[in-house]
Amino acid sequence: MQRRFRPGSRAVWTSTIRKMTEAPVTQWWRDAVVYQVYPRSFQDTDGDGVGNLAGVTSRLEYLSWLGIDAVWLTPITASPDDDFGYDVSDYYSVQPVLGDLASVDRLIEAAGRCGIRVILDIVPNHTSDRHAWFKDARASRESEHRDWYVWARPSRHGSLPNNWLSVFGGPAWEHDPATGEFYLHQFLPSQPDLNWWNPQVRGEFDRILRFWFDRGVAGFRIDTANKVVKDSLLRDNPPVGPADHAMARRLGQRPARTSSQAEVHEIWRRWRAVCREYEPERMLVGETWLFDLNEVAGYYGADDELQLNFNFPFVYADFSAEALRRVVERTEAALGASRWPVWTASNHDVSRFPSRWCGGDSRLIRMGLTVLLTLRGTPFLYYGDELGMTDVDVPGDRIVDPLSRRMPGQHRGRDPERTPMLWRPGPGAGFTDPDVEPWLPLGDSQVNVEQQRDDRTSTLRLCRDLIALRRESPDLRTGGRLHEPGRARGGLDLPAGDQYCRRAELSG
Ligand code: TEU
Repeated sequence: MQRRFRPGSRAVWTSTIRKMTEAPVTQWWRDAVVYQVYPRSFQDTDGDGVGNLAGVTSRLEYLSWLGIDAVWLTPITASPDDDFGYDVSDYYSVQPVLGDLASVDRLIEAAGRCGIRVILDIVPNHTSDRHAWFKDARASRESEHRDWYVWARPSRHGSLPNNWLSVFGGPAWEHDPATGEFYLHQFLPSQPDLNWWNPQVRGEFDRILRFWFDRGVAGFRIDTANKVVKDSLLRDNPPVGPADHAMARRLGQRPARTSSQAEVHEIWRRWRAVCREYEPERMLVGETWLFDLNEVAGYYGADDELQLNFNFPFVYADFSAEALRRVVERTEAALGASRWPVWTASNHDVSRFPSRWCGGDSRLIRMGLTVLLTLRGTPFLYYGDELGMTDVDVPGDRIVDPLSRRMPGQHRGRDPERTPMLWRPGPGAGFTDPDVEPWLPLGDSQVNVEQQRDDRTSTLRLCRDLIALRRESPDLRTGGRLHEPGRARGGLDLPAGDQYCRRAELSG
């Protein structure tokens, strides 16, 4: 639609453009910049060396200044921490070291006042072996929750039920001597897989979703969303072939029976229906470690499954214009106009992009941020990306990631990208008290928020400017593909910033 510009009508013109090009409020995630927080490493407020929810709340002013629209917190639910929250022992309570339900409520409320939404992480593929359901399941073959997990008899020769391998090394089966059967674990043996063929499991997770949505949670990142349903006949996985992506070849077998089963899409349709019970609709972003972009696209369904799905081919692309152009083009081709891309370069499982892509070179880091924040789609920044924070060498005696121990020599471990946020120079780096040993070692606090915030030429200021530019320029968000006309601005149907947030803006 063409509109003639009349002098003096700039405001009207701008708002018309906004209406034509911005995502409807009900699709706020399309215009959002999402910021991933690893809560253990963001801000410690009680001097135990571990970050917590009160710490995230205390840093909302910063996030508001940076201009982000939503935070995704990696799991905050109760857990023995064998896999730092990805081994859930209670989906309805908060890990005590991080806080309690009241601290979640306070965070959601304070974030809402800043126009920032809170997205949580949900782990439906497995629980902790210390979850009450699993304790009951393994008590006897007749237990009420036995069928909530995947059990199998030993094969005829008394060995493993099939050839499935754990992503974390070794067979995916653990023998349970008390009941004489094996249980499935695609990750650690202390992370038994749930049986999603069981309708009670499906029903329980609907309740879990509503429990958090009712508290004001804006959406969920779904852990390992492609693996939740496994072949009901437990057939073997085939070997990998030369055409498989290097990441898929790592395991030596193609997860044909343990990933992307047709029925997994039923689960996401069901969850989407739960999201649609809320206003605005709640958002689901899938974590699918898939390297076929058509398969990635499949998780959006016909706009009746996940609204967003992470794009690992982009994460693992080489950092060259040619390689990135190829993956962006392939993504656009696979997703088409109706499915919304996600761009991320770092997370808590993969080396930080300032190290992996840029070797710590600040000019390349700036380029990386520019790529990330100027593509059509929803960018996810990992905490510290905005500063150019790099991976930290974690000495052997400080390693805590179970992967390093289970796969020595094969896996570098994930501690280097999970180290504390660097807020200011000096001991504790503003993350914790100066005399406290943080749970993971601090990186070089020469890279820090305090100094970069004051320096107009810093990486942080560039990142903030890019976010602001993106907000101002529909082209940077939509890449020329216009949304339906006449809809309201997405992302800001929350109350406009109050005193608290205005202070944040002024302090910039
Ligand atoms: O990750 C899924 C997954 O496949 C990764 O574990 C990946 O293979 C590995 O990290 C390679 O570096 C999710 C979570 O993001 C991860 O932190 C959890 O450990 C895992 O699920 C199990 O819940």
